[in-house]
Amino acid sequence: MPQTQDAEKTEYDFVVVSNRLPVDRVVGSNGRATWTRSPGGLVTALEPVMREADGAWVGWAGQPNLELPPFQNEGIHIVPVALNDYDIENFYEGFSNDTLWPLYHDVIAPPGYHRVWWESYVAVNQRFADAAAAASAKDAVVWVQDYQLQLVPKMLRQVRPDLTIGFFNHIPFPPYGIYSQLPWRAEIVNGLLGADVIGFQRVQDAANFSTAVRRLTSFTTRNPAIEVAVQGQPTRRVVARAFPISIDAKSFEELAREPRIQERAREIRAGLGNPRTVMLGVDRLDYTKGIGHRLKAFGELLAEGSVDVEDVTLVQVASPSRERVEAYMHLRDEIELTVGRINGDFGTMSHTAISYHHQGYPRDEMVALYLAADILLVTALRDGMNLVAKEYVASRFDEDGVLVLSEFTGASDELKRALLVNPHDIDGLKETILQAIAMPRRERAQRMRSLRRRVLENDVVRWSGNFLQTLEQARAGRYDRISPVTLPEELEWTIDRRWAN
Ligand code: GDG
Repeated sequence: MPQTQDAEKTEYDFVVVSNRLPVDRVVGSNGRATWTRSPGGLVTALEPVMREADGAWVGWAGQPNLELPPFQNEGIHIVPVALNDYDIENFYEGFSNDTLWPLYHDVIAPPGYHRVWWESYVAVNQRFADAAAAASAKDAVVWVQDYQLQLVPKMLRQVRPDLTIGFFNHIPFPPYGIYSQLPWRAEIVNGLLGADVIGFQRVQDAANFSTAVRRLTSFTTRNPAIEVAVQGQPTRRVVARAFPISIDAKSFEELAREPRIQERAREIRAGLGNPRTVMLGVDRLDYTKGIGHRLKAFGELLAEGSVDVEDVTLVQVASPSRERVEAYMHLRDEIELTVGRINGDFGTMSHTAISYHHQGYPRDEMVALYLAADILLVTALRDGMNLVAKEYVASRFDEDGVLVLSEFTGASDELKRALLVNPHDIDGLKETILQAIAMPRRERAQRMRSLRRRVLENDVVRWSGNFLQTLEQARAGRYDRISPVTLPEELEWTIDRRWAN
């Protein structure tokens, strides 16, 4: 892995700031540390831009107390920000994952509001802002990512008014009735308004944000722009708009076309006893993903005899996540108890109802699973986008497979030809599963073709391109070129009525 100390250059024209760096530190048996690239979609999307602009990435290396100088990894300049045990407990596990995460996902779990967590969030955001300011050349473009760093845009602008600042929120932005619970609701909105462009996954998220701005500030909003007028400063225009994120679709299709992956898919099916229908769920083990609702529906179908364990198997990959946060420990216990019960009640000597895996797998294995699955079940109760749905579609070059997709995911705005479900409606979910199992080949192909067109056209490179182009236009003051957020009339009416007073 080429990695060198990056002694000469310290300031860059394009800087990405995210909580986690796109690299993982691996310590070998000889005690030597090396870095491997983590395979996320964001890295793929930004890699070409990074290379062209000779950009830098500011973030945390994922381990406590690592004070590291900037270095280079496979052509990307890496600027590490250190977090100690206290920061991890209060900023990361506390405010980010136990306050903002549940609050922004419609309070599916109760958020904790603790002043020490907030103080740590402010301090760590300041540290990221300082590191980003130091890494940015004059007039640079800085793109801040996600809910852990919502104060960074304002903090950066205060010290570096020359910068063009973008922010993208990967998770939903909640309706004001929920958002208003946050004791620091005004500080966060003002933190975000330090950016020139604020991107959201869905049109509804951008609308929710504009409502919060109207309720908490005196600024006027004129879709998609917000006029930020502060006494003694020139009025700034901030754009808040939807930019639905996507995946590197081609690379999923290319992997799926490899004979070894197809062979592995056949092996997986054989290992399950070659059931007629394989259903698949792939999620981080998170309470937003609706894994329990999925299990409940499947369990009831088995109990009623609507499906037979010899015919239908559910493979559930639940990759480990946030294991030190209490809500996640409870969730794991709950899910594993349910899986055990269903398997105990309905399994036969030759067939297990649910093949459950609390593990992460390499990308190759994920694509083999996508190919092996007749049905993908995405039953999230709230999800910014849900990339798994898009990965399944991109992998199905054979134009087969049925996507069952929760209407509470950002992906459902685009993937209209999926079987859309309300996961809270267990009877509806059961009916949809039966419909997916019985769907004729012709209809499966028609639906999958249309889904694939959408995902292959709107890939992650187009997403980052759109965002960065909007940022350029904002920098040049060309607001006339930025298309507004469009809401269906009926939705606009509901939002205005609900939050009018
Ligand atoms: C957040 C938002 C938004 C999962 N297990 C394994 C594995 N994964 C990969 C999937 C997918 C990614 O992780 C998960 O992305 P999702 O979009 O489904 O969900 P979040 O992690 O919650 O992501 C979400 C996203 O940010 C992007 O903006 O869509 O709404 O919550 O790529 O494939 N990958 C491998 N092994 C695993 O075991 N290799």
